[in-house]
Amino acid sequence: MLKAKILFVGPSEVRPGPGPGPGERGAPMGQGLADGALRESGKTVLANFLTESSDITEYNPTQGVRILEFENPHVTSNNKGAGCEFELWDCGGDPKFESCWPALMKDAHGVVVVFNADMPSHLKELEMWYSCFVQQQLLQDTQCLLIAHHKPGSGSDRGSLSLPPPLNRLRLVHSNLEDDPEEIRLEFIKYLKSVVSSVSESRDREEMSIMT
Ligand SMILES: Nc1nc2c(ncn2[C@@H]2O[C@H](COP(=O)(O)OP(=O)(O)OP(=O)(O)O)[C@@H](O)[C@H]2O)c(=O)[nH]1
Ligand SMILES: [Mg+2]
Repeated sequence: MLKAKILFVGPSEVRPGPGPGPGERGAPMGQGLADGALRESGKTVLANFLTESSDITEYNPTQGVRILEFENPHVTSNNKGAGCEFELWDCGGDPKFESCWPALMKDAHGVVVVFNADMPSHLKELEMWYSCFVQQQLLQDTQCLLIAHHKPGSGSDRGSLSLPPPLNRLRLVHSNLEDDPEEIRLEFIKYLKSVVSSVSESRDREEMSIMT
C-alpha cells in the first residue's frame, strides 16, 4: 500500500524572553498582546480537524512534532481503488525546534505551510518555510500547499491576499473552521490526491529506470 508523509509547518511566533509557565500563554499579560490568540498559525487545530482527531482548542505549543496517521476513503493510490496511508506530521513552529527540522523533512512527500494572514510577520516568514522545506528538499511546487488559516474573530479579507514570487506559484487556500469547515476539507482532499499522483509517478519512473 502506498504511504505518504505530509508535514504541517509554519510559524508559531513564540516571543523571545522568559518562557511561559505551565498553562500560561507565551507572553506576560499587559504587554500589548491584544493579538494574543492570533500569534500561532493553527497547525495543530487544523491537523486535528482534517484527520478527525481530538478537537481540543486550548493552546498547547507542539513540542517538536506529533504524528497523526489517517486514511481517506476519497483518496486512493490507483484507479483500482487501492487505499493509501497518510502520516501527518504536525510540527511545532517554535524556532527552538530548528535542529530537528532535517529529521522531520526526511522523505516527506508533501509540505503544508499554515499561516495567519492577519500577521505581517507570518507573511514575511512564509518564504523561509517554503525555501527550507520545499525548495531545498527538491520537492515540486505541486507537493506544497499554503493555507491561510482564519481564526474565529479574525477579520482578514481573503481577496486581498497576494503573495510575492515565488510564493504566488503555489496553491493557496483559505481555511475558516467556524464559517465553512467543508471547504478546507475538500481542498485538503484535492491536495492529497495531487501528492499521491506525484508519489506514484516518481515511483513509476524509478521502476522504469531499474528495468532499463
Ligand atoms: N476556536 C478556534 N480556535 C483556534 C482555531 N485555530 C487556532 N485556534 C486557537 O489558536 C491556538 C493555537 O493554535 P494551534 O493550532 O495550537 O497553533 P500551532 O500552529 O499548532 O502552534 P505551535 O504548535 O506552537 O507551532 C489554539 O489552541 C486555539 O486556541 C480555530 O479554527 N478555531
Ligand atoms: Mg501545534
